Amino acid sequence: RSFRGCTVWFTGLSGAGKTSISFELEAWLVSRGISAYGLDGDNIRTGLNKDLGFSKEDREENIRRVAEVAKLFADSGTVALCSFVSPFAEDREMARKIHEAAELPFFEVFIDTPLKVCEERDVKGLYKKARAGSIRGFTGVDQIYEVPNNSDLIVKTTDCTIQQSMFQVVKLLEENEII
Ligand code: GGZ
Repeated sequence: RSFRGCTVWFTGLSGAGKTSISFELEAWLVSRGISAYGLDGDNIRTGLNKDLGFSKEDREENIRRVAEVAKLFADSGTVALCSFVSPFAEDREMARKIHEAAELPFFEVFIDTPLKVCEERDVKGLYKKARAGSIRGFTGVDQIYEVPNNSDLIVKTTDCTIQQSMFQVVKLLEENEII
């Protein structure tokens, strides 16, 4: 089967598992000869978007630039795997529209991990800092996360391994004849 580029957009709280799942998927795809590349806060906010913070306006601009970059990756025949909190529905919708206008497939995947679980994991200690007030405007603590209502896939990670979650996204790509 021939392969088409696309963008998979992972949204969810900090610590939900977006980057872990997308990097597992990147490795799975690449090992099968399918070009894939993961974009996330770690490789985007340190470079291209290092001028941006976490206000509503800056998050919007973050999403806009990432969506434009992902569109180019998808157009080049790569699976662009974007892992961003993207808490605002209108920003996620903008990302989708940017792809639709270019006639490139776009899939929104909601990594649905409850705040309680993310906070218990607290891999980077950021929730602790947010609760203590040393980080302001932290999603889920003192800024909102608008729960998606039109995702292409919802992945509940609480009782799943990263591999199990990844395979749900593989299935989505197969069903849509991307791979
Ligand atoms: C949310 C924050 C914040 C605030 C720093 N709110 O778990 P992480 O650490 O690695 O992922 C989070 C990341 C969020 O950046 P995004 O570019 O994905 O956000 S958005 O899509 O909303 O633009 C978290 C860390 O950066 N972080 N401050 N205030 N997450």
